[in-house]
Amino acid sequence: MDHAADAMRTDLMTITRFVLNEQSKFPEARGDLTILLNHIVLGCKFVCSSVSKAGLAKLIGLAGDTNVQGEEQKKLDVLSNDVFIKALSSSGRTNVLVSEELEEAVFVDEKLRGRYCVVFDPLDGSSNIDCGVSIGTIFGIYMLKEGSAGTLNDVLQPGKNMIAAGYCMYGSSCTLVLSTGTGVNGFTLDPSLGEFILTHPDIQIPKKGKIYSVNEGNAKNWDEPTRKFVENCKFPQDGSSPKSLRYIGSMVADVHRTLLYGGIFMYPADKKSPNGKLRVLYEVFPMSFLVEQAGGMAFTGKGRALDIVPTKIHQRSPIFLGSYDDVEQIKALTCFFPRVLCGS
Ligand code: AHM
Ligand code: MG
Repeated sequence: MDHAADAMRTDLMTITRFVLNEQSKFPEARGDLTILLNHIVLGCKFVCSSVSKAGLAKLIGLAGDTNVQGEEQKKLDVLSNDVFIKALSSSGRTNVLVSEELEEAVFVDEKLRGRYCVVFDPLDGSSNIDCGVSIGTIFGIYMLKEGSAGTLNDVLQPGKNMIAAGYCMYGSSCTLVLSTGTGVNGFTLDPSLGEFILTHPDIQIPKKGKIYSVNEGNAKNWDEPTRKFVENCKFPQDGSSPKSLRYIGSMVADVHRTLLYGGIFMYPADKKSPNGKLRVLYEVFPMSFLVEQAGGMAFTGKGRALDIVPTKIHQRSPIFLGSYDDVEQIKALTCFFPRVLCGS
């Protein structure tokens, strides 16, 4: 096919077409989720463009503020947060919004209020901005509880109640991975078209992987199951080959690789951080939702990640997620060391 004909191809599955197709499977659907997802996609395109121009636009550098967790905010974090708050509220479909960058939840103006609540990390992995390593946006979507006009309880729901989740990775290409509860699909932004194209249909995480991903600098403070698990990765006792270690330090990129190649990503509890580091609502839940939808497993060290009932919007939890067999191993170890878990 020559270039002109290629440019005219109409069989490309754009994310818009894909989401409309999904919507058409539910005759009672009013198109609200489709509109909301379109606004999220727009936000991702905007942040993608800003991230790729960050050096040029001199956006890199401290914004001179600290966020809820006491971390320094970079300008791109601030910008991305503003972009998503505007994109989500202007959709006219959202009600309660929770962002990693904002201490309090946002209750959308009455005139623009809809039935959906969105929890999101506008720019995760921001310590990687200055060196150009992949970073990303993570989001999860809940429906308002029956009869609710929009309160904090609508976002303090277990992850299994999410109706959709996804992330957009700003890396060597801009990739959006989405699940509306019927599998996981990946789309890559074609900059010449300004459209996300379906490039990774029906992502299935391999049942067992060859990679483990963890910040080993924290090993001194790990509990016994985590220590033993990582030791087994390096010195397997069953005659299998040792696993490779890959750790980017950017959850979106580490989870993306885990979804495609298999293996395990973990941010465990340790003596210094008994709840781990990652936040339940907008990091642990959306990624666990995607991993389960892709056939993998997500475990907190105590139970299924999506079963957590959060009590605070910025709550943290340890997380082990990835290939089913690999997560089964850490589950077995937590039961083997009863001091820690399994109710013994
Ligand atoms: P952030 O939300 O402040 O960017 O922190 C979350 C990031 C994750 O992307 C990543 O998995 C983790 O922090 C890395 O933490 P560490 O540097 O402790 O290994
Ligand atoms: Mg984050």
